[in-house]
Amino acid sequence: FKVSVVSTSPIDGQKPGTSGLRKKVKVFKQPNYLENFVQATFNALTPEKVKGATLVVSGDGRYYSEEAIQIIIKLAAANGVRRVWVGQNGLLSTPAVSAVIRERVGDDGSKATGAFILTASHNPGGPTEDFGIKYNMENGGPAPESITDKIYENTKTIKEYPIAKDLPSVDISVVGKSSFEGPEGKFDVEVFDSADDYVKLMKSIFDFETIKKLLSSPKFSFCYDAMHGVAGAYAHRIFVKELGAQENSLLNCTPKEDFGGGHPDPNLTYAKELVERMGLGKTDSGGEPPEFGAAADGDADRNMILGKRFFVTPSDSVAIIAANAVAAIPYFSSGLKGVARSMPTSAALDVVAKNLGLKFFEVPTGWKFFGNLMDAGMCSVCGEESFGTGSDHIREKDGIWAVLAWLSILAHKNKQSLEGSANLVTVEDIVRQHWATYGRHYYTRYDYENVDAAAAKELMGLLVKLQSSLPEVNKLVKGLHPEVANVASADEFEYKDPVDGSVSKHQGIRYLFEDGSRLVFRLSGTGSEGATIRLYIEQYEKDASKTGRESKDALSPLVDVALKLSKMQEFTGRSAPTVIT
Ligand code: VG1
Ligand code: CO
Repeated sequence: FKVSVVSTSPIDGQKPGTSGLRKKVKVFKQPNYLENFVQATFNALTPEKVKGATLVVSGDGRYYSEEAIQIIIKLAAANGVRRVWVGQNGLLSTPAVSAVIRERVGDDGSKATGAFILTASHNPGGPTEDFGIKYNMENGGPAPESITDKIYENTKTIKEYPIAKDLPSVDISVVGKSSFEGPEGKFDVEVFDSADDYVKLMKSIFDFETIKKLLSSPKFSFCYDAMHGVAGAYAHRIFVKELGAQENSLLNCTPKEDFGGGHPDPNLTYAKELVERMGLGKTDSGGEPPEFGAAADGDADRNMILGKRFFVTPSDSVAIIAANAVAAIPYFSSGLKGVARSMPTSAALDVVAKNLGLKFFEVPTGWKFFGNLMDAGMCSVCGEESFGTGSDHIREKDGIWAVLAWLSILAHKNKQSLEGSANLVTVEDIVRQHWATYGRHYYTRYDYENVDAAAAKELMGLLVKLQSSLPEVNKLVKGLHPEVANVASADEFEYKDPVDGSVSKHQGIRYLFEDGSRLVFRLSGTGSEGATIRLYIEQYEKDASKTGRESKDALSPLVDVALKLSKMQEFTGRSAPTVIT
């Protein structure tokens, strides 16, 4: 193939957000849009990560992926990349990409040094919906801010990019290698099975035999909803083929480029089908719900864990996994190096860390902040309130890993009951037992999606301003709900990375109450339209006799305080959030 150099000019708005660049498909389809971003990324990397390097390119299979992969292959070839690895049909979950970077070795001993992941995660897909791209580094984790800042700077000055226009399109539906000859020598595109490397890694972490016994027990029943995302490609292999689950326990497990028209976000609002099946829907479907249910988002890095008629909050989930990991999961049998959570995630994990004497870290929102801790051997298990849970087996959150972790805990707690006549220890039992031991963090998140960006900014401005007049704030609080504690302090969260010393400012506005309750406000960095305000509400209850309340009732005074304090309705014109999780 030949290389030609195309003139281009900067395009506005290519700043990567919390997890890459996400825009409407029609934005991505503009001439040079994808090319500029990919070239800006190549230019932000050290030369050896490009010239002669091995690059992974794949994603959640959403609309426009196939075209984007062909474009990136042509850019990679022209930039002197030695080989591109593509999951069959362009499919690799975000955690699988991370695993492939870290674990996969080519025939000739080659290893990947980075990846373009094509996904907009939990955002809908299709011609009128979102597409996205992000770059992951050699450790398998998302590019840190130092790199994403450089990428953005490059998008503002880009003038040209080289491209191998005459390189034929590669058939990515067939496993195998295509070799080409360019001005700088050989260039290969290798299509490989999307699941092999990931399945192998999961089998090295968990005891599949024990989980298999649980799944085959007549006392247990299981259900998994991939929400038409890429998780389906792994669910068949792992849950059905390896672990013996019934084919009909899988819902929406055929990946679709538009996720069946839905919102592939595993929460109580969007995972409707699963929620109904688990007995948590508005209508009672009649039959007895399964004992365990879980769902994934589009790129399979998120998870929602449900028991029969029971919802496990993601903040509780990571705390419970941390508390049981050593006993239930072989990978952790020699102990945890430490645990970490994102700032808005509830302090349930903090209590576990304290009780077990574990190192603990609180980082800003977004998985990229956990990577340094893990690389430095300071953290084994981490999580976010946004249905993200994971460990240092890779450098992304991992939806299927979280399900396997829960199944391992269930198998461990039921060692006796699976043999004899005792009742099954259920998901709900495990959570209630955890609350009784550690106390409960009542928790909820309100999302106001696609609100006017200027109004959102004003609301945040007001909340920052109020931080310097806490007596006034407390007067308002007490006037509304005398039973709510006083605000003890308020600030904007700032993080200094303990490994490289880098500082991230303005990571969310916090109001911290005397009894440990918290209100957190931040603007989303993953949306593609307008602004999304996230409001996180948390209240700690230590008294074991009071941990069984409905979360909604327990939190209602604090919610009211949050809405009045922020003048939410005034600024946004919304009387209710778009989504409550
Ligand atoms: C959201 C979540 C955050 C998560 C991020 C990426 O970010 O709040 O916890 O890491 O999505 O998840 P934001 O900036 O919109 O609040 V995913 O599954 O999109 O890779
Ligand atoms: Co995701």
